[in-house]
Amino acid sequence: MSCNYFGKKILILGMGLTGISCINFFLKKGIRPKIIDESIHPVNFFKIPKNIEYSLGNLENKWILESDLIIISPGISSFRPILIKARLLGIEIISDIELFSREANFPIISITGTNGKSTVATIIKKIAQNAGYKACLGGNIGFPVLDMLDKKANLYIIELSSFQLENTFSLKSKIAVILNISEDHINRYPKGFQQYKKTKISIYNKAEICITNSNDKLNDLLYIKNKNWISFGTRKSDYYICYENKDTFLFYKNKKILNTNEILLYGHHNYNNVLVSIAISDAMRFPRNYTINTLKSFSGLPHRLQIIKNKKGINWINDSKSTNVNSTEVALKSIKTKGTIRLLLGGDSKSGNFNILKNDFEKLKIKIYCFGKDGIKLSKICKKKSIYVQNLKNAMILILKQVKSGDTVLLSPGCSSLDQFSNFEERGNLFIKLIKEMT
Ligand code: UMA
Ligand code: ADP
Repeated sequence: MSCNYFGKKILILGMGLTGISCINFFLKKGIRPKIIDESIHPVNFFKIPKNIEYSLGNLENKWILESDLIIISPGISSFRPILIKARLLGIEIISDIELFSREANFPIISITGTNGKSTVATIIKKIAQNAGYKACLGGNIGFPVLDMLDKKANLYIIELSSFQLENTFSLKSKIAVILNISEDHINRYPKGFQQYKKTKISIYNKAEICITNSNDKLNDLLYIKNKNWISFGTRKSDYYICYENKDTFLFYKNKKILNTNEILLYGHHNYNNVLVSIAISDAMRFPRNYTINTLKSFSGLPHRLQIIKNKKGINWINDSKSTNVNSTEVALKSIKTKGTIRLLLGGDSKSGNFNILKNDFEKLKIKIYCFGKDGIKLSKICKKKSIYVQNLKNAMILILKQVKSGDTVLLSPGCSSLDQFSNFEERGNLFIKLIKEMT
């Protein structure tokens, strides 16, 4: 259902990937929005067309309160006082996902969760394409959803962060999935974890088929009735994991589907990613053989537990995409080594509770190199095994002096990279470069 935006005073907040995609969306409709960015030198400034009015440096209150419709970028908090005031005055504030939802004419598979979104969304795109769909993937993965409207597609797969769900109301997914929920982005939610969780759950509001992880006790779901629910995770779910002798199998209702030794991804969390991918594919009625063949050939995305080098008995692993405590926790569980794990941990912890790792740190043969904005704080979780270093490079210099055959060096920082890097890719690429230069 396409909307009419003519005659409205439209304001876009944020000149990042999202903001630029919104400008292009409106310009194609013959509408000229205004745009604001709080940075004095936003990196995407050069992409703003000449005929667009802009304001830099702060949230220009006058423009906000004069608008009829505001499109907010996900990086900007919805809870800013000026935006709360605008809402009270009846000004509509929506996300780019909301704009997309009003325009999309093909089925949508929506995927959220604290971790595994990009991995699962990419797997589903590959399966769908192998099954003959013109599948297009966008959203939090780095390709704004509005840009998908220009692509030749007959199926949309969208990766959604909690920030993107915050101002989304009309999303009618064919399938909506929450992969898992653990603590993240606590610094963005005034009411804490429950508020983050509630935002994630809103993905199910108008969905046709809802896929849920039975390990996440989503009590609030009880309020959403008349839906087609599919579960994965625990033994009582529709899709589950079972251990037999030394093998791990994926099951659907007492039927064995796949032995995990046939897939290239490793780590128990990835078995869950594969399991939910099968659940999504079955719900889409993709032929099972396409699903299984795709899963057997998928070796994972870069920067997610990516083995960079195994030389002189030392294993170097890049998990730079680990930006919260749970992803570091699963990375530590995935590593089998008789030597020492040398963990590079640090960045901006986003107020996350890293004490969850204390037990693992105490039990494991591990040395923790803590760096970046919250490095000092992180080095206090398990003082006797930790050391604070200013940055990733200094950590690597130190590691090279200490590392021995049999050890695994793991960059799984558990934190946002934005304190010292432009993004997680830049952090991971520096790690790879240093490994290549130094070893
Ligand atoms: N800005 C402000 N005020 C703020 C914050 C930002 O003015 O308080 C301005 C910045 O100066 C900048 C612009 O807003 O010019 C950036 O906007 P943005 O932070 O919303 O980023 P985009 O470039 O639009 O990218 C966003 C997502 N970013 C965030 O949610 C922070 C991208 O996810 C997403 O790929 C992209 O839209 C396309 O949909 C990135 C991310 O880090 C990968 N996501 C978080 C995560 O995965 O943990 C949620
Ligand atoms: P997202 O898009 O949600 O950030 P990614 O697939 O990019 O997810 O993976 C991000 C981080 O989370 C990586 O460190 C990865 O190893 C880890 N991860 C992937 N899947 C899971 C999962 N199911 N549970 C916990 N951590 C996971």
